[in-house]
Amino acid sequence: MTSVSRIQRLEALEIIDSRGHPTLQVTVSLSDGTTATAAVPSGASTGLHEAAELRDGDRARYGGRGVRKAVASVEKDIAATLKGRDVHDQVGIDEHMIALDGTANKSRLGANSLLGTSMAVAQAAAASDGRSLYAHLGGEAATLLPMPFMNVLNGGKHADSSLDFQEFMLVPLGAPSFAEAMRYGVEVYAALRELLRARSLSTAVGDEGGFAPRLESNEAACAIIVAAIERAGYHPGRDVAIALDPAASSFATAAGYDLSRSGTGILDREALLALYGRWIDTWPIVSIEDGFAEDDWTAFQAQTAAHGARLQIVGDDLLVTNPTFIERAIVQRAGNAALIKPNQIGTVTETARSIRLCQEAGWGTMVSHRSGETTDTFIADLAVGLGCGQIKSGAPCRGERLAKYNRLLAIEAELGSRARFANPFA
Ligand code: 2PG
Ligand code: MG
Repeated sequence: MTSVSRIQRLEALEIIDSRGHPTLQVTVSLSDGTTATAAVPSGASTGLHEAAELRDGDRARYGGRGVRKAVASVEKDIAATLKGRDVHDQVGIDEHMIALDGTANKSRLGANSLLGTSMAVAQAAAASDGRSLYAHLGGEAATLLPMPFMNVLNGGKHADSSLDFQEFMLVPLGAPSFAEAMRYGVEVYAALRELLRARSLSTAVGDEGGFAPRLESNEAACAIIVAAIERAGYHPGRDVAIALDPAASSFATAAGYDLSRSGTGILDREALLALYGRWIDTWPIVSIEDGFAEDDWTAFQAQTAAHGARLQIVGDDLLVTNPTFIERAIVQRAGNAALIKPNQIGTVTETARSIRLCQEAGWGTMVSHRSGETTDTFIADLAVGLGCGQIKSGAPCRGERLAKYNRLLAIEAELGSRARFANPFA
């Protein structure tokens, strides 16, 4: 069914992301007339070991954030070597780009240039065969819709709220389908808005569409979410649970974990672990991502030993979707799940490798958006295509966040009776 379609042209464009920063869009044209486009997201709480975005550094344009150099990487360097290649050879194309870049972190051509091309190539191969992207990526087996993790309260680097922790997410784990999971989440989000209004707190939203109120403590965030779950008519823990992404690298200091924004003070590793322990005893929390800083492997190991049997412990900045770090974490028992962000590693092939590694080890995989996004929906198809089982794409608010969830609604409808949906914590 797959005929040879060759790459004829690569075009790149500097576009603007959801935070008003430039980012890269890549269009691939094939010899059979197919064209496909992909756009690259960008993080704020980026991990130290992520693949490097190429930005212009010219302060006269966009404060140095322009991506004209990345445009040139795609249209000159990458295009010159990919022209004439079979678009279905994703692995060969990605490995070729990695070799062409030649650096350990993709800093020469830019991870944004490589990823935009890699995603557009996958989209073009799918389109050329007249298939949906998820089916192209995963074939007949691609039928599992992911549990959505909806970030309804934003803190840390994503908002000016009083919260040290970056993300407080709803997990509608009692829902029977992806569509119902969205409905649960949307209804709780609406109830949360009402509760905030009733307490005269702000309902303005942060980078990922979650509210960004001035609550009196981090813990008050859990309390108001539980109240919202109940107000919407759901049972906390059974129908809808909570997941956290403290993004602890962003409040780690030489003196310890600095939770002064919320008034908690500075905690050492043991005290922070004890705090998480109290929280998971008190609140229906099923997953904590980056509870400790990206270089604090000891803390992730201690957390896994202490809470790993009843808590999903996700590495984001710790693992940066990098197979090398994921292998180390599996061996060292530092966590039991990985966040999967294609732009942390820079190609579709390496992203898939990271996912497979996790799956073989029995680890969870949560596909993730970035705080700076576009309406690109690649990650929705990726989650279904590779059977990841979990996705986070922000609150059910803001077009770039909903684009992914809406794509998943369409995939579920397209799969019809073949669609599967499951509570990853059952
Ligand atoms: C995270 C992400 C996405 P950013 O920390 O998980 O929510 O944030 O894209 O800013 O790194
Ligand atoms: Mg994170």
